[in-house]
Amino acid sequence: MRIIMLGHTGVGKTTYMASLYGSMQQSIEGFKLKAAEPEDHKRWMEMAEQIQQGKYPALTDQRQEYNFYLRYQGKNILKFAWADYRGGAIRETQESEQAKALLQDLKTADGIMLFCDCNALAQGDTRSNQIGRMTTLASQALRELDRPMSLAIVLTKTDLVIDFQVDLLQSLNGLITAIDASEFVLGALLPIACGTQLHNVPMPLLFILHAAVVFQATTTYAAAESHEERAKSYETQSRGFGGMADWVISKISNQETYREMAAKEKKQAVEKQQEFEEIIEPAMSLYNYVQKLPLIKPDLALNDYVRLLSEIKGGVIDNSVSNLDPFSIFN
Ligand SMILES: Nc1nc2c(ncn2[C@@H]2O[C@H](COP(=O)(O)OP(=O)(O)OP(=O)(O)O)[C@@H](O)[C@H]2O)c(=O)[nH]1
Ligand SMILES: [Mg+2]
Repeated sequence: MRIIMLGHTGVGKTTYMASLYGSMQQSIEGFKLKAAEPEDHKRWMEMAEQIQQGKYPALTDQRQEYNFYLRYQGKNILKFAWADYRGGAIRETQESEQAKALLQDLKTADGIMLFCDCNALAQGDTRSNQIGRMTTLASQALRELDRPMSLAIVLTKTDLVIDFQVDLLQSLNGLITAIDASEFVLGALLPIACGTQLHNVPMPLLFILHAAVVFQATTTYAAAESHEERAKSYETQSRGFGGMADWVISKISNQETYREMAAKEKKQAVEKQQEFEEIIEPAMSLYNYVQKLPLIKPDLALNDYVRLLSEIKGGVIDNSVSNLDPFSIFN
């Protein structure tokens, strides 16, 4: 599983990654995040602490990739790689080797996060977000897609924006259209803030990962079923005269008997069933969570997105609730 984080320099990608890592050291409805490398853990924790004091990290000078585990109730349930593209990468000309590598990377990713500085957008500054270039890249990647992918448009620095206006989203229209046009992409518009106050920080990652976790749950279930079926079929063949003949022939030719093959399949079915039991709860929980987010749908207009974004900007779906935990929408 690979996630790509893309956005112009200074929009807040590294700040987000660190803030997310820091906040997901505490369980969020059972979910936690763990860096695969202990050095990364230390660095992200230090950075997250600084950000909470209002001290932001230095700009990223090259593309970097990190490995993480998504944990649920104390167990690793998904390993994923997360690439932080240096801000300049999206400005490269289409023909450059870097641009080609980036497009290839986008096409093979399981999830994409496109970062936009929402404060710049609110001030009518679309250039500092390079939204045109990002839209072109994303549209190209989505057009050639042949499998499901989740794509989050992450609106950063919402702490600096008083309210969302249609104008703010106007420049994202091309991107939204490209997402609507692709049958394989699930898109969402997600507002976040990182600094002395954190808003909606787990939201983009949980949105991106939910597809992979749900997919894992369905494939594990299917695998358990097919092992079970094969076990049954071998068992049938191991009975009666046919079973006896099979036993003799297998012993002579030193091959597995149907009974042995049935036992093996049965064991694998039990293993897959146990795996399924571990993944189904987080999968359901993520699935329900994602249904409450501002998902991109063909029948929605910019006005609708403005309303949805305003509702969750402060970290909750219902404005009357003062709880900043995004998972409060579960209740
Ligand atoms: N107010 C506010 N400022 C933010 C927030 N996130 C980031 N910033 C500011 O934006 C600056 C750039 O953030 P970075 O996370 O370094 O940006 P980046 O996208 O990683 O940039 P590159 O590494 O150059 O691609 C920070 O130094 C902060 O000043 C936020 O949520 N709120
Ligand atoms: Mg950076």
